[in-house]
Amino acid sequence: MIDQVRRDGFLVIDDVESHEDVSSALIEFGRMMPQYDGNLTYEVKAQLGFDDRAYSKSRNEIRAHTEAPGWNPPPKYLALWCRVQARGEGGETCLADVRAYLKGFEPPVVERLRSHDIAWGGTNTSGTGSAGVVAPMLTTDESGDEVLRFSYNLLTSGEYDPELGRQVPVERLPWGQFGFDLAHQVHEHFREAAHRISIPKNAVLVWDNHRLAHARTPYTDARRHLIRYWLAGA
Ligand SMILES: O=C(O)CCC(=O)C(=O)O
Ligand SMILES: [Fe+2]
Repeated sequence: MIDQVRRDGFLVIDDVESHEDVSSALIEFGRMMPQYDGNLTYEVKAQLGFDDRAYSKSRNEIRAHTEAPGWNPPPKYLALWCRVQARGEGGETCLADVRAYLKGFEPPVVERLRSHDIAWGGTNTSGTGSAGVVAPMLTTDESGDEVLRFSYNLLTSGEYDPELGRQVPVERLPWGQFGFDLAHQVHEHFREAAHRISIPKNAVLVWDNHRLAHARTPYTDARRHLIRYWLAGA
């Protein structure tokens, strides 16, 4: 399975019935990591109070991002296990190889992406999180693994989970006009090229979070329910 993820960037595993089945299906992707709140599982389910935010616990669109860019390293793999698939329109998880897309830019631009430091905030609600990192969008770690960090929201609003339609003066953005324009280009690339996957009930979608960015289309069915895992890599 890991070979398929190395080749395609992602994989859908069907017929996973329990948390124990998830653990054994994902064993080759490394240990499970504590997430923002310190837990190994995170409920991706709409809750009251987040209707006005581009946030995982809302029904709104979430634009392209990699998970936990403020971690060092960010989780190598991400997995979403579907408990309840959305009925009706939307609620697709979208994936695209943004690392390859950015590396295809003109060499001077790629050089900027490899050298310009960005402050990626962390989350430390439980004391197990990360205080954040300062790093370029494209880095190479000691083992030669290339890591992508990306957040449309951070580059266009300065926040990970902003209020919808929030307008921020470009001079207050983490990478000014350049980052704002880049975020829109990546969004456009997603619209044209992303795989759009409505994860079936009891299936697990796994992908390489150092290479692919993910996004989500808006939906209406409040029953939609996914459980997210972070995996450290083998
Ligand atoms: O709802 C989804 O499909 C994905 C939401 C998301 O970005 C995440 O859980 O990390
Ligand atoms: Fe996410």
